[in-house]
Amino acid sequence: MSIFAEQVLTPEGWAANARIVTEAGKIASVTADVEPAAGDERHAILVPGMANIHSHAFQRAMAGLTEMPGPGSDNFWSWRDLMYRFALNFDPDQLEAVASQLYVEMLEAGFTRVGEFHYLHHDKDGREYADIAEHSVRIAAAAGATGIGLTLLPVFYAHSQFGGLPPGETQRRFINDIGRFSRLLEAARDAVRTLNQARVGIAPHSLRAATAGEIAELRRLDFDGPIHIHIAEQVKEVEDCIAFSGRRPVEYLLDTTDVDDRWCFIHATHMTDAETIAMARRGVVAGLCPLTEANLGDGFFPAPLFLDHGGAISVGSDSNVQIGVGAELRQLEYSQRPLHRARNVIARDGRSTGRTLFDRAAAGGGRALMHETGIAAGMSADFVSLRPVFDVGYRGDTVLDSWIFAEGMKVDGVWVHGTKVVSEGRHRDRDRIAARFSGAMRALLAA
Ligand code: NGQ
Ligand code: ZN
Repeated sequence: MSIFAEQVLTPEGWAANARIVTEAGKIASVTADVEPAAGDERHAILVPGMANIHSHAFQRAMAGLTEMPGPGSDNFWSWRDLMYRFALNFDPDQLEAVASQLYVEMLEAGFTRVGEFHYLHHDKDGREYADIAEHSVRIAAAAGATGIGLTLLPVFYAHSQFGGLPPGETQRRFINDIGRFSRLLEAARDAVRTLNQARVGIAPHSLRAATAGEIAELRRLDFDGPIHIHIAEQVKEVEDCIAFSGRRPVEYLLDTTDVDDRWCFIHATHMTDAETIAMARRGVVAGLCPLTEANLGDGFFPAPLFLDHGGAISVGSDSNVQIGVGAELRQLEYSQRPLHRARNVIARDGRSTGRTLFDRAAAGGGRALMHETGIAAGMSADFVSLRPVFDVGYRGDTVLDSWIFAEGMKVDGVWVHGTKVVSEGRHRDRDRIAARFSGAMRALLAA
């Protein structure tokens, strides 16, 4: 396949009038300053596919359903109670239907790979399914049907609180000990085997759900994928960690575990300067979920200090309350502006804010999911064409600024491993998947 685009964002910067030739899912060549050839598919703008590093697919089904104030105080923990109750309703078909719709929306937004932080493992009564990885199979099926790249992160979840306290009744679908988890992990690896370029990592859910001893045991399970963990999202979590260990969560994990650049810390919201610098120096990717963090009232990531120490950032849609590449990146910058009472807080290296956000999140996200993207020979053919809303001739970084801050660009085509799955903004199987989703939603809402 060959594509000609007037502007292409390559690792070396913007290339003009470039031809991209792909072969067997990879980019064979990128040649700039050429004429289009006969048979080239023509586009205005081509950028690399974005990684969505953190998703709980099932939570897409409750997007917009938790915005009604309850009788008590509404906060992260009361939202979590609602989410737990919702999680108890799903059957495997419904999970697959919701995940498929979600992945269509991600692709249509310009995300070409998802890190599915998957913890809804067991049947409604907490017993394992006949296939212990039934739900992983369903996630893999959703990825396969939609064509999104999958980094599956089976979650280890064993406790309700620091100190290895027993899990609560409403957490029963998530729970494994190390033995059962290692069987699940093996089966999850089988579940993705037929998918193109899938990866399997591992995810101790949080320092509440997994003890330092268990995290060490998980590291001994044979695997070479990424390691993701929720950390320091809420002030109460920091307080509970200090009460338990005398240390703050990021400090505690960096002290007790040999954390390296295979790790991605999800949220990492509440850190001291010393923790922020230590996390950056250890090469840990920050897995930021800006829209969800705003929706849940988490707090503000210390972005300037982290970036100034060479920290790598990435974005994820987490609770999946809204799906958007531009929307996540914009919210990341907007979380910083009121905090620092400044503009263009994240911009670095003399580049625009949009360019900095996009480049850093694509690179950090690629690392966090162990699948790098970039429009260059040898890379997986994962890219997105953008269509300007108005024909005013925006060039270079203004394209990204316009997309992210002004919705001046629409996602037009999306290719994953060389297959075009979105054309003119529509996923190739949108209607069928949407119909199945609607049916599953009606059943879930009636439950
Ligand atoms: C989750 N979500 O696993 O879905 C969590 C809530 C928890 C976020 N942290 C559960 N945003 O952290 O205990
Ligand atoms: Zn999460």
